Amino acid sequence: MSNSLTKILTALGLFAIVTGFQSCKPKTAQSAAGGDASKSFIAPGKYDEFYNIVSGGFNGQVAVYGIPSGRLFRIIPVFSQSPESGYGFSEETKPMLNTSHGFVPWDDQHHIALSQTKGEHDGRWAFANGNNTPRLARIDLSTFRTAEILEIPNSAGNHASPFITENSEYIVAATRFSVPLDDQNGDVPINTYKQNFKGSISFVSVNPSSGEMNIAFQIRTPGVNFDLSRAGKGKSHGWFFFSCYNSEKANTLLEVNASAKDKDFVMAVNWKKAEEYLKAGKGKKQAVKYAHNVYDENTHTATSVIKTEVMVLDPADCPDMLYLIPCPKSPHGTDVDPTGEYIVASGKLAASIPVFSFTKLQKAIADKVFEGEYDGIPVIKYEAALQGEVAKPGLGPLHTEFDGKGNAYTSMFVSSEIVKWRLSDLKVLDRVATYYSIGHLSIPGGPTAKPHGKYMIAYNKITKDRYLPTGPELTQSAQLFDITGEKMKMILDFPTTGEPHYAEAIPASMLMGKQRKIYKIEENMHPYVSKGEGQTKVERKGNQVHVWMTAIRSHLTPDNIEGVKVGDEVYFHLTNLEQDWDVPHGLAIKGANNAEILVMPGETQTLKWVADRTGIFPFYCTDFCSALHQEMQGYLRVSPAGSSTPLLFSTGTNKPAVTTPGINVADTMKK
Ligand code: K7E
Ligand code: CUA
Repeated sequence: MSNSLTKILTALGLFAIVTGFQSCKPKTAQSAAGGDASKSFIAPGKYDEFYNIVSGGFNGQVAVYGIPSGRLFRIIPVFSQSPESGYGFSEETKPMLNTSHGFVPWDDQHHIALSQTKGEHDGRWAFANGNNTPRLARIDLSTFRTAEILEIPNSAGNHASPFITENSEYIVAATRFSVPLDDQNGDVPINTYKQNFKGSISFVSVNPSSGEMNIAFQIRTPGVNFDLSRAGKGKSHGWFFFSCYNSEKANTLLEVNASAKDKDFVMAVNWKKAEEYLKAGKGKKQAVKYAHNVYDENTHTATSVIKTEVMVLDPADCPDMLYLIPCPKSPHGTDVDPTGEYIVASGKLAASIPVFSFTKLQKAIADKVFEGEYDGIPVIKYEAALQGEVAKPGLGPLHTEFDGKGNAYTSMFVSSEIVKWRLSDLKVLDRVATYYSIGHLSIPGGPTAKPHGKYMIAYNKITKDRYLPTGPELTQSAQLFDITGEKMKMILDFPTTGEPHYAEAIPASMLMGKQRKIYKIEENMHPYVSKGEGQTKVERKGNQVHVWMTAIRSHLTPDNIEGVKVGDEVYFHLTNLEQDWDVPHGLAIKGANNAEILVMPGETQTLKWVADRTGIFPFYCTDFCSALHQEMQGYLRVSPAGSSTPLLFSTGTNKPAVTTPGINVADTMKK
């Protein structure tokens, strides 16, 4: 750290806190080694109590773990390509990763929101944000696959997202970076931030039957940075609360310049009011460009549509829609308790945790107890909205969850601990060390009106001395706590994939019974489906060769293909004819410069392969599907460009037959 920066930080009283980011860590790792491992043990043949849906951070994916065992069940490809399944590589799934910037095969995934009905989990969808190229994804919880991705215009860094209302009316996407709007010339000096940079909050509606997302409207806001948010619930249903930092509107060295003011804000948004203004015609259409990608389960194919318009509400035309509550020192998490009465805002650099009361907030609004305005938005007097402050909670409060029994649990990044405190009197009841530098924490059902309680999971950024070292980078990890008693008790450490930010867990009983086992072959509407081996064929269209191929234990049809020429693009349209649970077949071919495809029972997926040289190219099934899996293989012959090798395909004969569309040798031989 440079000397001048040290002086500035010391003057600001931040030195201890900022340096603490490196130095503060509980003394003995051993002290937490005890745990009660038997509580996380799931005997062979038994199931976990919860599915835990965990963000993958910079791997762009979402992972599914069991709780309390901490066992990893699945990684769901969402914003990043997955060579394991072919997601983002197969012709059918490439459109999922389309954006207004073209194909974007990676993102940074932070938060999960599970769909809710009447304030409780309903087990239908999980929503996930893409932080970098602003996007929202919907995962179907009956297939654990990404069903939809929606890009967010006028946005950069979709961080305060995807938080959800109590009937899944909306999920939100608020921009972390304010930026010049998409329909303006963004080629402006960066130090004109104050004039040219604007914030946006998108309200994305969720179709109650299909789950389809659409941007219902955006609210244009001052150029602050939005960090996190939560919807009101119960008595505060109809409101949304967003933490914002950089109310200074600094455009450089934010670690100092965005902490100049003593307080930033929590923005309270009355979205029912916003809906009224929309109905009253206060919205203005803005020209934008954003991608909306939907995966169709009948055609097994995604389509990407570029949309060109968004409806915008300007707070200047919509009084009583936005209010600001001052909040100390760079607020991060903004969490709402199960009753909807308390709004807990955690200032990363604050010495206490302010708890606001929704009732007091409403009264302050009615009585106009304002301390002024910020860009025309009324700023409520801090004390008027304040229920009280949790005193001396620890250092670096980030996020708060609730157990439904009147207690709140706040993660402390700098002092590496979780602090349990009581909502009724804001007294600290217990504290427990985490190893180390906890970010989010989650309690199953914690953000709903009815938390399931019992467990709490910490997501830690640093794991020095907890796991076997693996070169320059160590694993990230989660820690499981039993919160049924007065004292929090650590039960288990388990490593995670990617950087886990947030997670939501849901009772296993809500999802187990509704898992899709197969896709019915007769319902397959893929344009290149083969609904039986009799429908397999090979056809040439110019330099494209289309292979209608099937897989069933333990052969591919056709398994001999000739007549492909150098420069041809070969499309393997593989239909998995199996109709049994958990019998995928994969397809890989030598030299493919994309990935394998892994095709579920009854599904069709397409692998593109370019013939770049002459020779024989073996292909095979990649998923160990039967005792004769290793025999599930075939050959493709490539001849020179311009050669006269006829297009042939066959299965089950050593003599390839001349192509007759719709018939192959195996069938001919049966007749
Ligand atoms: Cu605290 Cu991106 Cu939710 Cu991570 S954020 S920790
Ligand atoms: Cu099919 Cu291995």
